[in-house]
Amino acid sequence: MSVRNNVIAIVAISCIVVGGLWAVGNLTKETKEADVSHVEGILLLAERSTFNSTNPDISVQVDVPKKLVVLNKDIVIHDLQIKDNSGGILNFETAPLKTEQHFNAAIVAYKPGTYEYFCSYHPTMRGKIIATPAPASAS
Ligand SMILES: [Cu+2]
Repeated sequence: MSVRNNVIAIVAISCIVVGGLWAVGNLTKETKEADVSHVEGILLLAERSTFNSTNPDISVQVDVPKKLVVLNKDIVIHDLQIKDNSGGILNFETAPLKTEQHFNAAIVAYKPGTYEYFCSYHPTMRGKIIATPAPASAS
């Protein structure tokens, strides 16, 4: 074998090793990412001064956070708030949302019960959050 062939062989092996390391690195990186495939989400469109036309009931399970995205499709400002003094649900309020602005939040109920979400600007925009006990774990 000539020197030139040896150099080519070494370069080829280096490429395989580096490529292998890169692949392994990507694999390990992949497993470190949070698995959110089980997360159920809800999208509420604020449109014509209702949420999703019907102000739908939102069902959640106690202690199981549900992702909530509020998107304003109106010209006027909307928000979404949960204000409950029973301690049964996480209270929050979105920012005042202008047209096409959205806000990510999570609904987290601590106790079974019926709670309310509403827009602080429009009394017509209110709906129920129904929290039921999470199923007993299979232990
Ligand atoms: Cu509103």
